[in-house]
Amino acid sequence: MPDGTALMRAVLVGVDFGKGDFAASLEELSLLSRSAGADPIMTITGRRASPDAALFVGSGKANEIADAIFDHQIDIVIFNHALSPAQQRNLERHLKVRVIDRTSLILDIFAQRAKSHEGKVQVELAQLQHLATRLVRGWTHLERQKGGIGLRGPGETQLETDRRLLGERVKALRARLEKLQKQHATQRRARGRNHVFSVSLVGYTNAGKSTLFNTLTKARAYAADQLFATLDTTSRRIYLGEAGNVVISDTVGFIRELPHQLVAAFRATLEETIHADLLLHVVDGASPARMEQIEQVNMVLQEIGADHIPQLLVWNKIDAAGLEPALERDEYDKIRRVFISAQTGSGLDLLREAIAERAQEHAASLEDARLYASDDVNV
Ligand SMILES: Nc1nc2c(ncn2[C@@H]2O[C@H](COP(=O)(O)OP(=O)(O)OP(=O)(O)O)[C@@H](O)[C@H]2O)c(=O)[nH]1
Ligand SMILES: [Mg+2]
Repeated sequence: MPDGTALMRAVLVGVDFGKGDFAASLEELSLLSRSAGADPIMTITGRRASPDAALFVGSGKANEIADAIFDHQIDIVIFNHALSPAQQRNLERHLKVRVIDRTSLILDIFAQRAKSHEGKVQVELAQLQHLATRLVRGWTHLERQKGGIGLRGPGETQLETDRRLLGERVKALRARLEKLQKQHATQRRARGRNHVFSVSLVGYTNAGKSTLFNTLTKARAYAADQLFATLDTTSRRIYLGEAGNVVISDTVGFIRELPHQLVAAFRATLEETIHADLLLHVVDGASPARMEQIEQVNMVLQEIGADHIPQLLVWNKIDAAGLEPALERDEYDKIRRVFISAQTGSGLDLLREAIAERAQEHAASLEDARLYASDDVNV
């Protein structure tokens, strides 16, 4: 939000290339811009076979955007796409207001939300990497305004530093993250020695992970109707009767077209996920886009190397979807999916049961592996 003043008035621009769910993706852009502190006044859409090299949209569409800016006192234009540095520069020259793309918008939300030292380091790294491609242009074509969307994080002084200094900063941030990663590894080894079953909550942003984390652990993680409410990983131990203790972690949510810099930068935060014994894949069962969201989450999991970890689908928000709590098994009697409401608490007993069963199966398989290994030695 620009220095506590009125919200920035934004126009959203989406071009339909005939791929994916165009309407859902635009709806999400609107939520993203609200989460970043902008007020999406209107949406301009178009249809093209491929982006225009200079302006991303055609010149007719660019003029339509210019008219809208004039008619509605627009402060910022937000594209639902990744713009090249040249396209962004040309658009800003043409439209005379700030133009940002989906990646910058997401980076901006992350910059606003980052609380922990580690989170801040990761966001700054991602921002610098994103900026590195844009540094050459200078910012003279637009009046410099402090704050506001797309301008947070690395301050103007950093913008003015040359690439060499930027490179050094990136190197220093990487080194700091590496150190943090080593600390995580040490903690995990300690836990590994005690054979604590570890469960990680994953899922699309706003699916209800933090709400579920809170009800399962009686913790108070920040849950809100915002995209990317959570950025840091929080872990708690819970006791599940015969299955003993398990450690459960809440972490950052995923989104379609999650900027690659962010995925890479958030590796340290996502370490818990990469090394979990079980992933609870939380799905917003009331969202019309749920199937696509599941797919997107699986794609990010693949990107971070966590696609081999067993998953349990947690079909959340059954209260809103008008469904009953249930536990679904596959043809091998393995639990596939649990229907719950993290908010009302219905189905949570089934979920605890499911986690306990998976933990016990895991313990049994470790025991088998151990026996098998010692057999080998005896032969
Ligand atoms: N109706 C309903 N709403 C829910 C349920 N669980 C969570 N919510 C709401 O969904 C919104 C998002 O919840 P969070 O727990 O913050 O979601 P998250 O997955 O942690 O989101 P990020 O941290 O942004 O990735 C909040 O407004 C919750 O109150 C549920 O079972 N039913
Ligand atoms: Mg959360």
